[in-house]
Amino acid sequence: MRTDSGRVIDLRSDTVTLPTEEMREAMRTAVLGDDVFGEDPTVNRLEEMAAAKLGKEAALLVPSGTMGNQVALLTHTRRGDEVIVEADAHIFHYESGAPAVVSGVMLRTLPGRDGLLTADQVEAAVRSPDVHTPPTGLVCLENTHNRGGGSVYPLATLQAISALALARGIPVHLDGARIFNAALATGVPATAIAACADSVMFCLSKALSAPVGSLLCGPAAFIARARRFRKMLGGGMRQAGVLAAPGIVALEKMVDRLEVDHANAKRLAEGLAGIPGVLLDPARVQTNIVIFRLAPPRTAALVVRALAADGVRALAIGPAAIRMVTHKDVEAADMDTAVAAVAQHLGADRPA
Ligand code: TLP
Repeated sequence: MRTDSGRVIDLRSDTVTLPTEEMREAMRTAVLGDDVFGEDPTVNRLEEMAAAKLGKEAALLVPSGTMGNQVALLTHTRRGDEVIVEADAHIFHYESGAPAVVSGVMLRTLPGRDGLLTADQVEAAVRSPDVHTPPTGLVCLENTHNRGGGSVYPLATLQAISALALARGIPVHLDGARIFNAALATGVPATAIAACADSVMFCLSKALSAPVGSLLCGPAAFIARARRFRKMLGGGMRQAGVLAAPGIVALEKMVDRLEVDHANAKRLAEGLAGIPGVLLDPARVQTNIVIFRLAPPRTAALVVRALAADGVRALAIGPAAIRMVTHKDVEAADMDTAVAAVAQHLGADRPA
């Protein structure tokens, strides 16, 4: 069986989104210069727009969210520092061990609820000065939280963590790859979320549908230092305006439509939750990420393979956990197709 239209419904990630025609046209006509000399007007405009969107002094275009996070770690910390991070955070889980290699820091992982930490947890993990222990150099938060199922921090929690970190003289970095999804879900402006962190990374290449690129935002002096580290890591690009141009379209045109993705994720989650053998509370789906578990003895890898043969692509993110992400290139009817495919294959996957 294939989807009726024969079309592949790709729910593996919002990173699979293709640029819009307007983005392609913007790439073609972008005014360019050498960005390592600071002379690409399109990059400069995107960086100014990004900083303004988050209420920060400055911003830096980087090729990926991973580089944005790692440049932030490198800029904030010193070798041997300890960085507080949630145990399922992207920085810990999906960045190839970069904090150890690039910054020479240790990660202190704390288990969150749906990926979210509390101020008490962070407070208890901050080290007191002692010759035996690594100094706490940074707190990293993730909002929305990817492996937490697109969960969103309540603003009060962010403010409490920010206040205690400030009192201890510890900077906060926010992995805000999907910060605009967080803002939409809570009705809290992105600037208010960003105000709880010294630096924020967000991605253009996810639900905002630009082909490439992320922005690291923060104080001007921090970004100036980060610019040097970006160069050190090989992230200094030349006529990068061809990448910044679709990013500008993304910021101008793609933020407001994220509510469609959230509505589709709800529809998907409600459909999935009705399938026997699916463990999912749809009330906890807040943004565009749906993570569900399979009751034993079903395995995620088998179900994902069967779905792919059916034209529905998803990711196995654990032995019994499957992730589906909504985005611009899927629509409401696709959610029903995906639910029907899961229902069918859960039956087919049942061991004899
Ligand atoms: N996440 C990707 C994969 O790496 C898992 C995805 O498909 O969701 N922070 C967060 C919270 C992210 O979700 C991601 C990408 C990144 C950082 C890294 O961004 P890129 O892929 O641009 O390096």
